[in-house]
Amino acid sequence: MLTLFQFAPAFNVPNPSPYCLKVETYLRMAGLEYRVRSMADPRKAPRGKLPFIELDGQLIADSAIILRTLSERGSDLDAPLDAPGRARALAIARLCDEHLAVLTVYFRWIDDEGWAQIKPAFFGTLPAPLRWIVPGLIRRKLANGYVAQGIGRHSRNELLDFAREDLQALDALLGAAAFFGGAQPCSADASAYGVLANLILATAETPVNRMAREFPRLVAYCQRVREQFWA
Ligand SMILES: N[C@@H](CCC(=O)N[C@@H](CS)C(=O)NCC(=O)O)C(=O)O
Repeated sequence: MLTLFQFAPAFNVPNPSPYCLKVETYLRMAGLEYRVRSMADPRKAPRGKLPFIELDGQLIADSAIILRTLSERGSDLDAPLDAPGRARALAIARLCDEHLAVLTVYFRWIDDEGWAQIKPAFFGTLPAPLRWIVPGLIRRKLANGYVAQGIGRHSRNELLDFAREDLQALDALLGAAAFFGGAQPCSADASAYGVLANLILATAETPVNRMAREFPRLVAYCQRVREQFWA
């Protein structure tokens, strides 16, 4: 049995992490059996981040490596796609995972409006004095990471422009199709739902969440995936 280690649900979505929600959505789309173990502290994960899975006694970290491993073992949602279709799926997944999801998490943890919701939701039950110290330490560590990565060097408006470009691109790539894979979901749908559900369906409010809800096709997409795979 495959075990998925991830954060507990929050903000009215199955997972507040786009990467955890991506993996669990893939498991559901591929019809795989799994069980979930909730973890609060990603430092205990093999690479210090969630999600990771345990499969046949092996720990596998990173959502992209998890999906590749599952594909290699016969659960390949991209199998019906031709080479350009697979390349497109990879490009959409990278756009979601490496850019839009990064902006989504940034606006929750670093922008003040998001932080005012994250802090009580994730740290509210910590005992004092940890409750006063730990949130600021983690936020500072993340802020330093964003400066090193690059997005922490941009103005708020520049970041919002990036987010709008990402959403416009996803809206155009989806077009009138049911899924990014066409009539059936492909691997890109796992990444897309992981981040779009966190923007469109989550109760966490940030400027990027509000912006994402301006795209009716992406809103309908989230509702479709939720009804088909999460009801
Ligand atoms: N590349 C990783 C990213 C996973 C990731 O960034 N997870 C975040 C939660 S959204 C995390 O565990 N962060 C903990 C930390 O950075 O200390 C993947 O695709 O799985």
